[in-house]
Amino acid sequence: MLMLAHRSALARFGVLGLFLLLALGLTPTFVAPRPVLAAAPPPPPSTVFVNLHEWKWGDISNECAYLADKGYTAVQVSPPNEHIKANLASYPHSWWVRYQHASYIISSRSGDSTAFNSMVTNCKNKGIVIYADVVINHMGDQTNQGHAGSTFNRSTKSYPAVPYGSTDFHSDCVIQSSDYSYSSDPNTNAQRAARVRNCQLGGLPDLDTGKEYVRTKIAEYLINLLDRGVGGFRIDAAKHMHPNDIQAILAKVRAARPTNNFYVVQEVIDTGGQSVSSSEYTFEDVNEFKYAFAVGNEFANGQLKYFKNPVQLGTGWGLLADDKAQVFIENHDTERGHGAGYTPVNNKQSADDVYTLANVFMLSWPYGYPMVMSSYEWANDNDGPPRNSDGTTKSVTCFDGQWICQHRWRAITNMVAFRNYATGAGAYNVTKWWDNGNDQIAFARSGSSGVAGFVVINREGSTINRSFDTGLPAGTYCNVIVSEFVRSTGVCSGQTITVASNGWATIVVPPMSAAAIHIGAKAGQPTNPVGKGVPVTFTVNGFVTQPGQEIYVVGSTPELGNWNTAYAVKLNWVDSDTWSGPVVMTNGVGKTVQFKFIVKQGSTVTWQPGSNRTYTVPATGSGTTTHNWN
Ligand code: AAO
Repeated sequence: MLMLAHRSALARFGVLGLFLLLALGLTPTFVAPRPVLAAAPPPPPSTVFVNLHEWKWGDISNECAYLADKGYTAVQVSPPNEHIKANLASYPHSWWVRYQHASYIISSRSGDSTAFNSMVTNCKNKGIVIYADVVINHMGDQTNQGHAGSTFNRSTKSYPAVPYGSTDFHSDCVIQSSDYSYSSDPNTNAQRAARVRNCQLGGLPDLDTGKEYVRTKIAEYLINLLDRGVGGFRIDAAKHMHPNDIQAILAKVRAARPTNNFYVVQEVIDTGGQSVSSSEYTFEDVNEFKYAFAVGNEFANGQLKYFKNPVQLGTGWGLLADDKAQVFIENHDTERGHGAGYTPVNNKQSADDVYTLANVFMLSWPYGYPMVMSSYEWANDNDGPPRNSDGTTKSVTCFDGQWICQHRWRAITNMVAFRNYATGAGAYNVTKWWDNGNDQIAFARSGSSGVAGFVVINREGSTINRSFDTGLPAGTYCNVIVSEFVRSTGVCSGQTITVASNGWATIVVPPMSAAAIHIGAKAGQPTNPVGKGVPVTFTVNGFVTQPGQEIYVVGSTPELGNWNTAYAVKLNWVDSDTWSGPVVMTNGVGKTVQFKFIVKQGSTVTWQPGSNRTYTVPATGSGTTTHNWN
């Protein structure tokens, strides 16, 4: 089972598409000495993201160094645009104001436009991508003033700061719960699906996304976010828009930014028996709610032995194909009973150890692109984030009794590197399965490069104490569930597990705990996490660009576009003849890479003269390489 969660441009367009792009005028005026077009290697594994729900931009910016160190790929952030003001009498600080909007101005309770940009840039420089939660199905259901001061009127459907007027919305009707249910009569089902898409979700004015003007305004909003450096979108309420409309909007965005390889996941709640099916949206990734229920049910009330067959926990259980599924144990709705309702394992109702074990399983099992949820404490399901006396959101202090920060819980955070290393080693399969016929399981992740990790999960009241055939190379490994591995020194503080030369190890796991070892956390062996990398600043002097010209770097590794100019990395203008910018090297870590600078003007590409430039990327830390154009 191939699991490449962060899809590459190659995966999206295919090899043919790649050639098409080249044929469409991206032919270089100077031919690179070593073009590699046919079989680009897989992208660097970057396999887990976190939802920092309602965090302020400055706090996320600060968190990115930690996330990068742990090997996270990306952060899903709360909707960044102007929401309705949180001054509603009944729920003075409700979180869900973030899902009702006055305009697409980048301004919200999480911070203003400047703070947003600075977060995106700072995180990007550390190798962490920002995914924006985008609410494009509807506007605010209030007559109010928006967070940034824009006025709007829900009853006349007037949102002048976009601007949207009444003709940009579907006519009034409200989705009934019966509309969601599947009907075996095709006509009835089609009518229900149409109501889900064209009527109002909870009374929220429903945009007519079939209309060209509306599609354009939404596309402009998404392009604005991309231009700020955002690398992906979670499309809220995608089920409530026709798949053709979403595709048309994304096509506009891609036409405007053809080389931007952004990620998309769509929220389509389909736990089965729905008039609208998640399988209608597999042109991009989809939040796979069935996974959260299937895995959650086994951890809450079932038996873990049923996970044995990888096909079962996938298409065999009616889930989407692995490469379309974005998976989670809970999300910001299901932790508070909204949306699909409470998932069977959620931080509000489940004991911490069950919650942790379910997440350990998700992070070790090769299916889908996992999201770790990071929450705050609440008493009422409408409660917004921890706040100061003036109503503003409190800065995050993890574990202060208000910000829960599950993404920093040791077992969860350390399993991110487990997944990265397992995937990076080509370990797409589950092997060495063991179970006790009930709720104690163990398995290895292995593939073309051999075994990369071994995990034991004990969801029972008795201790596991036995020998396992881990299949791992001999060595002393850090049990990352209970211990800290310092990758710069290779020191494991805590428990180690010794694998003998035949691959066997004695592993002791207390009740309601786990053990996990992987090739990226061997005692005495410093490492760089796969999926994270070494930022290298590429600088070129001596070329004075004219308006319309931009300088890029392209080279021999995937991070540098594999010599494909369509995937070259754009640098930033510094002064008259100097351009510079960071590239986070992952595949290239510790290797000598070849590259050249190129100038792009529209579809014309001009290559730097002379032979390829080279640079040896350090194994850790960061690097700089500066060159003259000539
Ligand atoms: C607020 C107030 C409302 C008010 C509304 C407008 O709470 O009382 O009517 O303003 O004035 C969030 C909050 C909402 C909030 C909204 C706007 O959760 O409480 O409303 O902001 O401020 C549906 C959608 C799904 C949506 C979910 C909440 O399909 O897209 O409802 N999630 C997203 C966001 C969410 C946000 C919005 C959308 C709106 O993640 O945070 O809402 O932007 C069935 C359907 C589902 C449907 C649910 C709930 O689910 O299948 O599609 O979700 O019903 O209506 C079993 C079934 C499952 C079923 C479930 C519940 O589990 O298996 O299929 O039962 O019946």
